[in-house]
Amino acid sequence: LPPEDKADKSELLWTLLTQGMENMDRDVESIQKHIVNHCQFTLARTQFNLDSFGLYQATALSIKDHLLGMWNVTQQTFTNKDVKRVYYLSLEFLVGRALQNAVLNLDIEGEYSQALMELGTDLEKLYEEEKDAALGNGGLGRLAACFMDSLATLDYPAWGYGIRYRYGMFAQKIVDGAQVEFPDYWISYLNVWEIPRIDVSYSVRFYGEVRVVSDSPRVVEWVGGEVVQAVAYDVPIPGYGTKNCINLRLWSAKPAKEFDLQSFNQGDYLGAIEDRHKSENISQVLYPNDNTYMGKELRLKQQYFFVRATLQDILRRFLKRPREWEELPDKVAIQLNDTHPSIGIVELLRILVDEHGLEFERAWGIVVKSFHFTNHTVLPEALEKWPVELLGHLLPRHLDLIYDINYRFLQQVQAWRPGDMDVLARMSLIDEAHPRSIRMANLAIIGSTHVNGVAALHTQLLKTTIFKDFCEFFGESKFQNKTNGVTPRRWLHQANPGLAAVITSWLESDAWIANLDELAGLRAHIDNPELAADFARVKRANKVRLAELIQSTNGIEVDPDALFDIQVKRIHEYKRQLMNILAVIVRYLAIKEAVAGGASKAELAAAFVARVSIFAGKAAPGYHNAKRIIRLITAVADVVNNDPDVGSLLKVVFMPNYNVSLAEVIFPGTDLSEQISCSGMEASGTGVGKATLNGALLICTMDGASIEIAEEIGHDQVFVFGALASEVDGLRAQVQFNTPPDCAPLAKAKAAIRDGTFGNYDEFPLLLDSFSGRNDYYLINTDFESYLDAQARADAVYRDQDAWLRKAILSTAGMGFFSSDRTIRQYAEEIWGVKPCPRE
Ligand code: GPQ
Repeated sequence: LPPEDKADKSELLWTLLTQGMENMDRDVESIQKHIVNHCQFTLARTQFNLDSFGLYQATALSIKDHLLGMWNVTQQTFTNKDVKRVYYLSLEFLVGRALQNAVLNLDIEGEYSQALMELGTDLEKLYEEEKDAALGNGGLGRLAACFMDSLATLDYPAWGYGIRYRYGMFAQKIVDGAQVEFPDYWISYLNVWEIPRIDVSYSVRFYGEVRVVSDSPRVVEWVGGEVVQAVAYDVPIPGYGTKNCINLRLWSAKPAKEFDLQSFNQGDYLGAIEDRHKSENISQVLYPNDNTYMGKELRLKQQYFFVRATLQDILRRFLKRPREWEELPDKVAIQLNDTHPSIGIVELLRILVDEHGLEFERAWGIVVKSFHFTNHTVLPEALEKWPVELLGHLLPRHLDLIYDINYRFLQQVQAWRPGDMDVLARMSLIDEAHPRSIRMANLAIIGSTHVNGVAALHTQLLKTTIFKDFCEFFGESKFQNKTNGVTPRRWLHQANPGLAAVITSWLESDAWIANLDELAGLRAHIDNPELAADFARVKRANKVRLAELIQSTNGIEVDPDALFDIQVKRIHEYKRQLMNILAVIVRYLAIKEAVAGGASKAELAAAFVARVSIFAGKAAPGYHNAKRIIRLITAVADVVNNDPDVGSLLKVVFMPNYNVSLAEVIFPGTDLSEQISCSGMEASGTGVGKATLNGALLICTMDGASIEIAEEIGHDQVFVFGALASEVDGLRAQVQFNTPPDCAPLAKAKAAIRDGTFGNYDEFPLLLDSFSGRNDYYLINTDFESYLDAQARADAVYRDQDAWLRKAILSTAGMGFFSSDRTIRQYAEEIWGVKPCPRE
């Protein structure tokens, strides 16, 4: 702390605070006292009303105390060293549970386990008491959470910023075979992990008007409208093998501090209170859309609320020391996780120009140097475009500034390509089509120093398709690739302790947990049958665990020796769960045909590898076709699972409410992982990394990160099929103008759906129409036979368990590159220019 802050503290207080909670005792007895203290004094529970949930809370609170000790010193170190910080701005953080993660990262599981055992409870049971923090939709939000783990582990001076949604990702139930959404009121009880910072609060304005204060120099102010308050809630994020602990700051909306005295004076006391509380709506709910843009005003409010609070916080920290504004990019790197926080670019410009009087060009230069932007999709329906009228009404000053930015930018474009009106129209921040709208991706590109895609193919597609003009204008060096990764702490060390132990014993070290490249060491033992036996044993145990979960949630009995074929992710037409279930139908019909033809049990077993087809994932509530796909999967499951002809040769399971905790059980139990998106459409995919890390084999198209994974683990390990991204446009044109007939197996599967084999549901004809003939935008028919062929190859290898295990081991062994540690290091070195800052 700067010396003056010491002035108001006694010597004793100063000393005690400085020592802090840093060296909390880690012995079993101290841990027990600490937990019991929290039971009694934080939770006010006695021996008469202490249940498992209370014990979980007390245990988590005691772990949090450890974290806060580390957290305080970490933050003080960053401040004292005055290092450049990176700020990761994301509307989503799909963190999942925190207790086990923290216990493992602190390397204190043994002590806690024993402490709790002596108190008569089981640490593992307490893990299950925790509700997932589901502040995200899918891959994009989970990536942010993996990044936080890596940033902490690698000692980077980083902050995450997000929104503390009261309702996270909805809970999914399957009622009569269909998805039904329920609110996820996850903070209904005390959220033990967060620290409310009532003192860290900023005001945020909406609506109102822009007033000219003086004409030359031109000074304007934004006044009136509504004001709400953003209050900080901090969540400590521990790293693995480090005493650093970083911060995730989430904003919650509260009524503004200032009372509207007028309405109070008019005597409408209750009305005025009611109005004030409407402001809390802003942080109520996470929008449940993945890969689609929904032009809702409240969503834009969330985005602005978020960046307004965050930027005030960042600048307050920056201005703690006397600085020139030009130093901002030397001290601050702001990473935009997709365009969701991109209005922050305009907000920083507004702050510098309107609040601090900087000249426009000077301010713009500082802004661009401070921001960097990650794109996560090339799907046109996902690109954010805010109607001019909506944005101008909510943020009038920002619309002015967007016009100013655009005017200056288009002058440069004009100078670059004189007379080319098309390029001008394409690159403009304004889409002139009705209704006129602001293209947030264009804003994010011109307002950032670096733009990156999330896998090699995706970045290539950005540069040659949707961002081509910008790439030519700015030069290639602005556009980088940062292939996604996953954190090995959660997705192997925590989720699969069995495999983690096997790996550690064969490598004779657990260094892989912090340096995933070490996994390559497994290759040295590839010919050793004992390693294969270890892999087989662990996989089987994980499949038994998964089978038990399926039994308890779905009431379906599955055979752990069957091939577990798994597709878990958001339901989306481009991800092609539909193609998967159609292939399941083909398999079912083939079994039925064989039985009808009089095949014996032995003949059936020789002809078909026993399989369990497992699906899980949520559909956006308004995405009808995605919901129809769920309906079809559950209908097929009902028929197949109850058909005595089929027995254990084929089971179909739709596991409800896919979330991080469920994923932690599913990936370790996966044999075959389905990554079957239409090529060019899955930006990266991150589930693919989690499955492969856990020794699953991959059946995939050449799309997203699968391409690089196949490269790293060896193409021999992977069952590849389908059209290449480079062929998709041509094939689509063919489907449009010279529509080929359905291939025979697809025609059969469709006929079975149509003739009511799986029930007569209104949805099915609509679903069939949506991809039939010329409508087959996702090329299901085109890829179908090659998909079936890849499935047959997978079956053949599964019959040869030695061959299968060899591929499984080589899959895990080749995953070093896909650690989010590698990704984060690349961001730090190639984009942010931040260096590790371990605690003093
Ligand atoms: N992704 Cl645009 C999401 O999860 N949500 C989104 O709204 C958008 C992208 C995913 C993307 O589909 C995956 O391919 C990526 O692996 C993931 O982001 C992380 O980059």
